[in-house]
Amino acid sequence: MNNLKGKCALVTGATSGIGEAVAKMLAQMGVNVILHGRDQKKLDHLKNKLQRDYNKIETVCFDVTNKEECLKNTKALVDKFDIDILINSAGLAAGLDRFDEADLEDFEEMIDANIKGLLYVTRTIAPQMRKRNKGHIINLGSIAGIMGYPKGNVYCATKAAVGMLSDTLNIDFAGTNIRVSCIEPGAVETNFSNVRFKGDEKRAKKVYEGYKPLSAEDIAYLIIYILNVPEHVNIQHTLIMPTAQRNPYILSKEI
Ligand code: 8X3
Repeated sequence: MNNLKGKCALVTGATSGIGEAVAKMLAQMGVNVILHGRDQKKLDHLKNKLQRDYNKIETVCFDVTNKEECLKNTKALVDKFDIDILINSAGLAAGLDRFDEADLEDFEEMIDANIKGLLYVTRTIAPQMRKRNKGHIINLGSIAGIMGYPKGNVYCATKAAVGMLSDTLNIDFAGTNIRVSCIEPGAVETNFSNVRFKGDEKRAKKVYEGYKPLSAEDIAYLIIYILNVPEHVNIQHTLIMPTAQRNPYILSKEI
């Protein structure tokens, strides 16, 4: 069953990790994908790769934390395309430090990208979805938004906000066909920890050692499943963990 063929999806943060994996799978399903990122070269590279085999692929380059740029570019997309699917995967963790020692700039970066950026994009696209009475918004939450862990402080808070925003969007879209789903993964091996630890690859690698973490593709499969279910089904939340990790504290490592 493929209910997605011919639809139009905007994927934010599409040049790496979960965003890239889901963009590829959407393209494979015959979806016209708009790839968003901050690096035009990476976007062009991915576009060329996907376009060879699949559908119409567009790119849009801007930083979701730049309000003006973000609103202008997203508005231009809405003027040009009917967006059926919005995947809000742009976001990051910056730092892992005790609250009283953590960097205020890290706090701001996470709040700007994970909450404000997501709001700017979604707020611009939502009226079109309502007008068309059609659309599916996928927000990338985290186990961190459900269960806090030491030094997670503001990252956990931003992901809790994403979870709650997903709930309240569902409430505000009551009576429409628009669906909102929040994906809450545990440990996924991507560039996530490398970014969190600001390029300290050794430290980042350690996060995923001694057990099998999730892959970006594991999450992309779930997203495709959620998007592809019949229109009367709205999967609002999904907690997806590695089998070895039952929650942030219970992680079975082999070494
Ligand atoms: C990613 C999962 O547990 O590293 O959001 O915060 S975790």
